[in-house]
Amino acid sequence: MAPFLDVVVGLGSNLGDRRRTLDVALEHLGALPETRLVAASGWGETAPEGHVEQGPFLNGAARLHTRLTPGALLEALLRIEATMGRVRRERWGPRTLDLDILWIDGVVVAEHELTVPHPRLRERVFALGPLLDVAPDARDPRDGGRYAEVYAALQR
Ligand code: A4P
Ligand code: MG
Repeated sequence: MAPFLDVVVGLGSNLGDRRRTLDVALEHLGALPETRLVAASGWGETAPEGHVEQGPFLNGAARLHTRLTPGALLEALLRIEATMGRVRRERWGPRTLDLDILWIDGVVVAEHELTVPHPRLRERVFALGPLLDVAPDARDPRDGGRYAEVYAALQR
């Protein structure tokens, strides 16, 4: 059997019934083939980051053990986003649901359609906080640095 990947997916929503959207998205994640949901953070309200004027987000994270490949997992996340009515308009703009692969234990992906760890993870409190809730010992696969330290440095 293929080895499983230990993955953290970031969830975000700032349009519509955000709490319900994230609850249903979490159910979809738990129902993916060859996948087990092993932990979920709570949902927390965060101020929007980026250049676009938009409403506050609800953000969280889910930890999955999966035998899907990173590419197959990304496709599955995009399908869940589509199912839940995400309208893609403007980069960084408001969205019903955004699902990002934040981190995979010991894995680096640098492809056109997928970058892991997520390229902006180290700068974002709204992503690092939930990641650490579900994977407190997570390390950057490139240099072994602990995300808990990156997070503490951002808080200073
Ligand atoms: N893609 C590449 N790497 C990944 C990855 N690790 N996980 C590609 C997921 N997707 C990845 O994504 C565009 C393409 O990125 C995907 O098709 C996939 O092939 P998208 O979700 O359509 O685009 P986007 O989300 O509009 O842009 P981007 O760059 O992903 O935006 P971010 O960085 O996700 O930022 N403020 C708060 N408080 N909370 C938020 O959640 N989110 C954003 C979006 C901005 N500000 C925010 C929040
Ligand atoms: Mg995204």
